[in-house]
Amino acid sequence: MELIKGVRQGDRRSIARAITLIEEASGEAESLMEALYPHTGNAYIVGITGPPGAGKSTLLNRLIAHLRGEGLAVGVIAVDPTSPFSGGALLGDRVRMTEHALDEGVFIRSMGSRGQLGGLAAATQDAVRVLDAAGYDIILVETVGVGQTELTIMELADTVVLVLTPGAGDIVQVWKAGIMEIADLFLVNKADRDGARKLIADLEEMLDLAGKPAWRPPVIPAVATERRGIAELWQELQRHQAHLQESGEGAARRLRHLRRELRERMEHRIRRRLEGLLADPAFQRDLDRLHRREEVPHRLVRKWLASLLAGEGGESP
Ligand SMILES: Nc1nc2c(ncn2[C@@H]2O[C@H](COP(=O)(O)OP(=O)(O)O)[C@@H](O)[C@H]2O)c(=O)[nH]1
Ligand SMILES: [Mg+2]
Repeated sequence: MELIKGVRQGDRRSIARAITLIEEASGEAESLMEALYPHTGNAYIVGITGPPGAGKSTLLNRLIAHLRGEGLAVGVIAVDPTSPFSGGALLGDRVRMTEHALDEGVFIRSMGSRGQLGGLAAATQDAVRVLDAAGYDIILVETVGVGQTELTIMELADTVVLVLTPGAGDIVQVWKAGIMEIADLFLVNKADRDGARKLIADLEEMLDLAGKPAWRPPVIPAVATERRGIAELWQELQRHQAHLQESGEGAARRLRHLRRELRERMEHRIRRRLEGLLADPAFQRDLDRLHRREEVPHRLVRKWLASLLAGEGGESP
């Protein structure tokens, strides 16, 4: 396929087209991913999450500039599960990101919730793989918010950065959302504001309670608008990358993620089949027979389960 060649050569139009196919969950996307998968696994994938307005996009923009200075090719996927739009970023983000628009070493794409039959997390995963296969050294995945969807999406990252700001509610809320546990780095942005010192102290205190883990997440103060803390962020990211490598946690984590991905993709397909089955007239007839006591529940379960699984393994959807 011409498209595969284009992606592998880093052709931007091919990359954009590939991601659109993924978003449309077209049959073409599946064969595309089959061809690309063997060429993935080389990029360092960093997830960046945090509440809206924390400064993630500003930070991302600065980080991109910093990484370009290091000679790295950077891919960015900005995911907003609450937005139906994709392709172009939300206006504010787009304006901020335009300074990189002409740079061949940067590819930025945003994804919304629309049309992802296989789920947004799966689509994001595939989009990241496209960038990986295209040769980007580092792929940054930004998600808005700290809900369950964001959490799931973050599970594709080697390293997760949680961006917090003073005055955005206390950390207990974020703790409750379950995102604290998956954060490898805490970035306290807007450190130019009151309360930054307190937030950092709160975070350190919370980390003290965790005892002596193999990796203690660093807490990095930053002022993204003034480029402060960006070099430190990259330094800590590299340190975490080295830790993942040396401890074996990197490989273990990727394996865990693949396991979860397969489980989710399978669950998704089975659920879809099941819904189709429930609408099947033959199933309705069986239901009537069951109602008339001409059938028994567990025999029907066996029968339809067999039919459900026999129909799997074929083409999707
Ligand atoms: N005072 C201050 N404002 C910032 C800082 N970083 C970002 N902002 C501002 O915070 C607002 C939200 O930033 P944005 O990057 O869009 O946040 P996102 O929703 O997390 O992507 C913008 O008006 C930024 O200019 C910072 O370090 N200090
Ligand atoms: Mg943003």
